[in-house]
Amino acid sequence: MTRSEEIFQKAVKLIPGGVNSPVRAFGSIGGTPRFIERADGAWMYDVDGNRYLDFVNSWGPMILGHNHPAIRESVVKACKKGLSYGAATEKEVEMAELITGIVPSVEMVRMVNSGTEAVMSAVRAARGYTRRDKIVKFTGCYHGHSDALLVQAGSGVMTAGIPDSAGVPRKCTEDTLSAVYNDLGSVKSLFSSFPEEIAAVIVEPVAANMGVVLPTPGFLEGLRDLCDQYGAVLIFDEVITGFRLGIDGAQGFYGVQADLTTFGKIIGAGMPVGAYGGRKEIMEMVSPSGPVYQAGTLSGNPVAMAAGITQLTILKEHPEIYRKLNEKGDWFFEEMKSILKECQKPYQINHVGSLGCIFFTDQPVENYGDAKTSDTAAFAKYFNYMLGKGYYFAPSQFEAIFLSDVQEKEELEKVLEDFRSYMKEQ
Ligand code: HOZ
Repeated sequence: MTRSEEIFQKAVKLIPGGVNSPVRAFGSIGGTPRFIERADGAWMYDVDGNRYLDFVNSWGPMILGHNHPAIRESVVKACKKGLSYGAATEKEVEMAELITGIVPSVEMVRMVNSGTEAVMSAVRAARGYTRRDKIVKFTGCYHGHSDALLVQAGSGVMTAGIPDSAGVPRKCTEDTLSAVYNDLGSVKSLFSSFPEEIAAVIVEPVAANMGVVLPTPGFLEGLRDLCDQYGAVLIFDEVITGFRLGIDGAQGFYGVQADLTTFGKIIGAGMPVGAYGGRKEIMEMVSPSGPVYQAGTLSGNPVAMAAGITQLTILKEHPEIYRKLNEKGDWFFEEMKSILKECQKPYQINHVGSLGCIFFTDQPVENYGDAKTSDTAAFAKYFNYMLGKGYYFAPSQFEAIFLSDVQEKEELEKVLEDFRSYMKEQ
């Protein structure tokens, strides 16, 4: 028995499913989750001494690789001054200045502790600002696990095949309307039915929790226009795309501005952090300046701020990182596509910049319905083969591949070789 197996046997008796977040239980791909001992640069090491080239990168934030020396040093320095005060610090102001200076649509920002919290709070701010209740989300998009957003969500619920979570009262979701990703008609029809009731449209500008699904040309622009026409708030959930597609996220990449934006773990360089921000007049609705209540002892935690400020400053001062990362992504995912063609496999590779995924289906994937046509058993077999070769991909068909700045071309070439061998054998 491996050490990971031993730990997992104990874990399932103590923690629901043996894990603290469902996808990492490896439930949909079979086998035992690898218990990680440490990570450095492009690599993760498990408790059995196996080394993996990491394509999860803590679900995005390790854009500069694990255990980055400057980030680590800033954390150690901050720790020496105490771990949490529950009181205001100058570092929070520095962070706010950094974010508002980088993302043009964000005039004011509030730090929180996770993407879930950021989205929950942004929706509340939008509702408070518009004095309306309904929100529109897209089937297959995932915006964390707050009650109102757990409707036909992606990520773990999609992986587990759960349409809606138990424990969410019907009343909490009756103002949540679902539209189809990349289908403006479905959004228009909701606005026609509820022209003065929709507070906000929330969208992942690149959907990355039903696998990776790119916005088709005009989709994000169309959402912007519809929100302007009907006086609704456009919320971009950039928990995954923020500071990843480019320094100014999907908004900069696609040239469409949101009214409110939510950010997640990348802001804390992997520490438990989130943030929401946007137009001043909306953000001024938030307590204590306005009547929309939201609070948190750990919000703006000094250690997390130190880590995040260091990472964001490096990213801001080195724009070449994004150029290289996006070129690497284009090369890597296009190579995967060529290999599939060479091996006469009809599967799909969706990608943008350093984000991508493979779908085991012969039809283009532009929405949740398309994503669901993927053969998850074929994904599981492929996942386990690649894991055996030492590549740690997300253990679910419906998550993304995240590249980092520190994965070397030679390492990725080896991955592509193994990918070719696998596809040839099938
Ligand atoms: N559902 C998360 C990614 N979209 C996974 C979180 C985790 O297991 O760490």
